[in-house]
Amino acid sequence: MSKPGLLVVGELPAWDLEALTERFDLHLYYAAEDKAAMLARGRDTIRAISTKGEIGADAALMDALPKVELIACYGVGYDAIDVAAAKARGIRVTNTPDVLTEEVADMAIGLLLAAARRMPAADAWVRDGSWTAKGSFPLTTRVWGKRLGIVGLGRIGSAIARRAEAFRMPIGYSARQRKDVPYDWYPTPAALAPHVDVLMVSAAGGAATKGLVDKAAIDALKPGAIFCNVSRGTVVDEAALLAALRDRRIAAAGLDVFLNEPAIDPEFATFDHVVLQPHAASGTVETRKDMGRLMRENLEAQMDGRPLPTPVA
Ligand code: 8YV
Repeated sequence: MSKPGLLVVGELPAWDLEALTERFDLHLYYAAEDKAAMLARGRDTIRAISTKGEIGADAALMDALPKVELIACYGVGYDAIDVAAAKARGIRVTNTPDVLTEEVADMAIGLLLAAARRMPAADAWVRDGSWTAKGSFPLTTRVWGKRLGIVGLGRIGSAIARRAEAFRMPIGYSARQRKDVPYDWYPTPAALAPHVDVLMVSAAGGAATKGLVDKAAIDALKPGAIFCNVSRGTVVDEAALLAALRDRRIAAAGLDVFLNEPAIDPEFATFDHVVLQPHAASGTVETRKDMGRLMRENLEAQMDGRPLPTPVA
């Protein structure tokens, strides 16, 4: 019997492609020069789509592949997948929760430390001879003990909070509803912002959180605040963030996510008080292997008619 077709929308590591080949006939959409021709060829045989949170899948893609039963997202955030369109067509959607939680929380704390302690600039100071030519690196600012505000206390936000407790940081969070946690609750980022030294954004992306960290929240930050984002660029009013960075109301920032990745606003790269990452928070070999495995388990379960391990729709 021939293998079911799988449209691979976003590039995957070789180990995932190898493992997927055992069960599926792969159509590497990201590498196809003539994408329309690939869709036309696979119209009757492609039964599933593998995509990434930030790339997603829209209704037009679903309509081009009427035999698709499942869209499997390689990532926890599935904000770019048109879930309503999938549901309307009877297409299931899965993501990869839990397996990347601790990894993203590590990156959040790493970005905070790197930004506050100016680690990239200090690294350059050693490499370029400034240490011998100019002497000690300018003093930086402390992380431990500072008040941390977390926007979005979900799986990842909670893992960040656990780490922050070890740094003896008093914690506040913004969420629509108060949660059963020993942290201070605020209904909105704008209400939270004036009470914290560090604002950490870890809310899920999507229409419901678009611009959640708005100009009011950014303008309400104390002068000298530190800002980090490990969720989605869409959650933040990026123009307001850039303005606050430009006039140094935000003293330091650690950013893993942006609007229009990877062609981000070039102004970010002009700031020496900002640490930038290329949307890499889940990007370790260990976690990406776990994400790939969970995505495959969902794909195989659908083909076998078994319950999906991690459905979102
Ligand atoms: C990406 C992420 O999916 O899980 C998410 O929501 O944003 C990341 O893990 C990852 O970069 C794969 O593209």
